[in-house]
Amino acid sequence: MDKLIISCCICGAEVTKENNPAVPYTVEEIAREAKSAYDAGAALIHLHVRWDDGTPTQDKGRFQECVDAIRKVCPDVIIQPSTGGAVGMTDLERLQSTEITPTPEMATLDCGTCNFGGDEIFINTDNTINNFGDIMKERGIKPECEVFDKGMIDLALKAAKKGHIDYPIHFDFVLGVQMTATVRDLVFMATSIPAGCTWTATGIGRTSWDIAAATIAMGGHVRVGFEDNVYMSKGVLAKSNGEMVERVVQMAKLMNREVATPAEAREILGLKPLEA
Ligand code: KMH
Ligand code: ZN
Repeated sequence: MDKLIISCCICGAEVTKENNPAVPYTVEEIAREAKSAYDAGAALIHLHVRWDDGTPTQDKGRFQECVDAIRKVCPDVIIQPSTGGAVGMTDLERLQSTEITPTPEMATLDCGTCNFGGDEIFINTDNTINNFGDIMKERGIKPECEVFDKGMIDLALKAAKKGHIDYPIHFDFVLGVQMTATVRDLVFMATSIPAGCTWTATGIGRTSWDIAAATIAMGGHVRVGFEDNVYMSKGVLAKSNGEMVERVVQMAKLMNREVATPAEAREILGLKPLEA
């Protein structure tokens, strides 16, 4: 079994300070939360950014500022900008996060359209998937294929068959948005991807911890963080993203699974080693 890559989604686009006052908005807060996750054992930061008032943005300049600030305090962490942004953003807006310098090693590639609660629909047509895949390929960015149900695995494989995404694919199973977040469904997802592909999983809300434990046992990689969950337990808010990562590190220790450093995570994901 590979060592465990812990990804931390420190900010998200939907969660607010009303949900948890520690949710970061400013550049300083984003760097603080990234550092707390990194210090606790996260090898990868999945990044959304906000304006100071909390409005989500894919603005290239804001991403650049945040990535530069994170890099100063987490010298070797893998920084994975979101290209999902927030519901309703255009494709061009969303892709700005891939235009920063240096070019990100990874970025998310959302592999289908899904219900996002209420009347919200997160739109990712076949053309969007293929176009995002082509642009990431051109720029040398490894996609993390975000899939919110089994059909999205199939859409990713369809895009790969047409040459828009390269093998081995790295998937992120986001459970609890559209499909239920159960161990049964996690097993179904993990056994539905081709051999040689890698996967991370996350559960939304309180399912975060069940999915983390099952994923550690199954040999997948774990994502936790404020984007997906702001509670340690019922009614108990997490003080930081680092506190959540620390719990995953403890779970892994109890289950005899070693945690990957950023360098080891790069090797597992087929990324180039960081230049000295
Ligand atoms: N905020 C969601 C609409 C991603 O980061 O690629 C999209 C999302 C997925 O979070
Ligand atoms: Zn995201």
